[in-house]
Amino acid sequence: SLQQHIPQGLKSPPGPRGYPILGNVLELRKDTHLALTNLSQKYGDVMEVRIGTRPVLVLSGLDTIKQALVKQGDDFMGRPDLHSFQYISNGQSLAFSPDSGEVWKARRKLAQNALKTFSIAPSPTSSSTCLLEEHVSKEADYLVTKFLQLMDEKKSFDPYRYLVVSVANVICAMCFGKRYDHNDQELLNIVNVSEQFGNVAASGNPADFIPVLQYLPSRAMTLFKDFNMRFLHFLQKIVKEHYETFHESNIRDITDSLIEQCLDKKVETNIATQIPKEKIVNLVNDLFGAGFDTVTTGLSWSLMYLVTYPNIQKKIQEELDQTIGWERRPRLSDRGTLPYTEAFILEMFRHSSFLPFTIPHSTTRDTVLNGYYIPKDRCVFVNQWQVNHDEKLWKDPLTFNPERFLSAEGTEVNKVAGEKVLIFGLGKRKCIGEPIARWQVFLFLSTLLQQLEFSVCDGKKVDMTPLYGLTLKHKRCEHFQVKQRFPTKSTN
Ligand code: HEM
Ligand code: HJJ
Repeated sequence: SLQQHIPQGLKSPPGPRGYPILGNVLELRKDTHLALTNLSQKYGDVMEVRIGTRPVLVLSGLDTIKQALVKQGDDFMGRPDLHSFQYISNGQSLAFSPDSGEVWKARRKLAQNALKTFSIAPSPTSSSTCLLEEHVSKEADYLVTKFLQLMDEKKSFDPYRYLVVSVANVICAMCFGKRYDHNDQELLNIVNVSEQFGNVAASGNPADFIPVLQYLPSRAMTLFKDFNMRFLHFLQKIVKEHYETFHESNIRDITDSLIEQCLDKKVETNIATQIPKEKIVNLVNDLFGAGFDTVTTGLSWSLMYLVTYPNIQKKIQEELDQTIGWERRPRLSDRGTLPYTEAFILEMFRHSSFLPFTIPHSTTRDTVLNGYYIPKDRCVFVNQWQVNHDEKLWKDPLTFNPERFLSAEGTEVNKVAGEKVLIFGLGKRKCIGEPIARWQVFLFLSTLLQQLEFSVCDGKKVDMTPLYGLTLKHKRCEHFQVKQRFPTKSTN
């Protein structure tokens, strides 16, 4: 057989027998996260499947994933060189390109610093806590007005279409100092079709593992290439405008700050001088792409749960009424004082697991995990959905119950439980937008729920069936309604 030499005393990870040539691709084609969760119950936390003839290591179980991504972080921090990833940002994406060396490390650091400066760092010029708070407050207020106006005009609406523009506006404000109208066709043509990206970039896309499929015509692939071209074109125009109006005495936003890093500094140690210019500025592609799609998906799932469980919505609103009241809007500094709201957000992350896998990893050298031998350059899927639904970690994992994250008295978030939720990845490749994402979801939701009660039209139900992709989406629902909430006298 093609079996490589395995060091003595070690074995290859177990896994299902597949068909010749196809491997396990047929069983993994749909709802890959569920299929791999089922297989992991039989084969364990470290298992090997084959997609076509290519072996893929699949990791499950929180402890095993921590062992790989944190304790053996250097071994598992690579990215596989997948066919579809070369079309993302001209193959220069921070998140999807195969690079995991010094250039990736320096770019990640640059992106992290720029992101922090223009989001959660204390704002030197404004009355709000930070720029992120300013941007989200403004967009959330706008959404409240918009939703009420839509109720007046149409009696019901699809919230996703508006959420996505508001969330895109927050990341646009930080990256480009720019805000778009909710009817801007150019922006809508990109943010409204992110499934064209997510359907192909999802873990387990057969064309990434079975080369012959790359030569067959594919509608999904055509849409994906086209999406990436439009995406790049849209952002390159904005970056060009920034170069033309750039002044080093006034760094307006993340793009300016990245341009500044591109300018050759005399200092020898400037790491940025070792990175090609284009590779610095196109960091905004990843920030913008990740920034609009993930947070929108999280907020949209939140609204789906809120209308499905009206009692949970009421509890959040009672907490908001008691803690914040009506005299003012929620602020980021309120986050520690709203445990039920926080527990709802954690349960939404856990139950939906809308990022079922991390981006695929690959091993950077031969290694050993839980006693199994794993060769260099092995593609690795990390099953976050499995961790969030593991019966060993969660009681009744399929039940939606925010209270699982509260202390016995219900007055505090149970931090230990919260840390078991896996949705931002772990270790060297962990999401760099995590704080921004968590703060954003909190402030959007608390602002919307302070003022609005969400429901669906009489006789209608939302369809909660997840649709597989890079992010799990749901069917759009046009039957959302809102009612304005009014201050009520306290009854105590
Ligand atoms: C990577 C989750 C929001 C920027 C990731 C990864 C996950 C993730 C699972 C891959 C980790 C891995 O491969 O091991 C999320 C979730 C979000 C969110 C659930 C929202 C709820 C954001 C935001 C930004 C962002 C708002 C930026 C503004 C990035 C970047 C990477 C990344 C740049 C690539 C890191 C690398 O490959 O080194 N995120 N993310 N994310 N995320 Fe996020
Ligand atoms: C995108 C959605 C995109 C890029 C990158 C360049 C950085 C979703 C997960 C983690 C977040 C990691 C990053 C994603 C950025 C998207 C995403 C989209 C265009 C992009 C696992 O991903 O609709 O368009 O261009």
